[in-house]
Amino acid sequence: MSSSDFGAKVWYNGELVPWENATVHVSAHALHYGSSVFEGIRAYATPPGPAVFRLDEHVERLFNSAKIFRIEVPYTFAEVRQAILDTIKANGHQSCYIRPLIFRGTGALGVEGRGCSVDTIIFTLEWGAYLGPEAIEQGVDVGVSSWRRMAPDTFPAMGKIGGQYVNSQFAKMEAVDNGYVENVVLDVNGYVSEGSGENLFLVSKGVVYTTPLWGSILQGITRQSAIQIAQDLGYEVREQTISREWLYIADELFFTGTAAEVTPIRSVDRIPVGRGSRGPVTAAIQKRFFEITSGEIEDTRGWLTVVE
Ligand code: PPE
Repeated sequence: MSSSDFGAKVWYNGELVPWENATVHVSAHALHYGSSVFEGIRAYATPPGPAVFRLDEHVERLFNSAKIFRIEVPYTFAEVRQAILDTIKANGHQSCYIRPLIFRGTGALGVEGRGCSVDTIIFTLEWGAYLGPEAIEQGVDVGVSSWRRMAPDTFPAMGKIGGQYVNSQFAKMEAVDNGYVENVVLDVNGYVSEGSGENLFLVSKGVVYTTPLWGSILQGITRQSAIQIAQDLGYEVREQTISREWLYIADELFFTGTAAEVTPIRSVDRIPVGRGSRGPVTAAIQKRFFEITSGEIEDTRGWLTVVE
């Protein structure tokens, strides 16, 4: 990705500043200790203009992450929501990925951090298919990580907190080093949790399964959307603990995430999933997801916010 894919303006503590000026001090607490909360949001090109997918749910999760982490957000929900829309507009995107981030800045060294400034930024970029250009149709090859997800009493999985992504980095680097696009990570009990940056779904005998919220997962907004879409399409959806070996004999597997959207998994640990290509249930859920995000079908649930 070249820097030219980034929007020219960054929303920085209430002002839109040029990309070059959106810098932080080397003593920033978040740089040393991972003390940040963030979101990943997509806006899609639709007939009435760029539209943000599930904006309110993302802003809500951002505030919840901050609450879990005792970060006092210096802006209201409405201000952050508007700032996201303003940043997209200022950068003139038809579609983009949006990254709001709230972090502990300068003030004091030491792990505690609450004596530091709280800084808020939002930037945008044009980000294509997260797991590769062919992934959406062909599916991806994944492994199972030797690194586990955090145990529930070590890090709060429901919070989208910067430092927790060190765990994701270990899983993802290991995947790449082993020739995979992504790794599935097991939880502390050895059951399937999620990918380094995606939730996981399994299809078996026409029923759709996904890891429950107590599986050390991020409460994915795309996950929740996929559950609703699957139910709309008439599939039964069960939030149920998934064992590693069930991945090998499943009919279909797919990832969901804002960046990953709905991406089929075609092999796990080099064992083909089903026929080793995108399965029919995954294809149907994917199709409906993209029909909604592209504005092709009516937005009956109010999932899209058009950038005015
Ligand atoms: N689990 C994790 C660990 C995760 O980071 C994400 C989002 C999800 C599940 C899916 O959540 P949702 O986006 O609400 O459906 N991962 C973000 C990070 C991407 C990145 O590399 O940065 C994303 O998809 O925006």
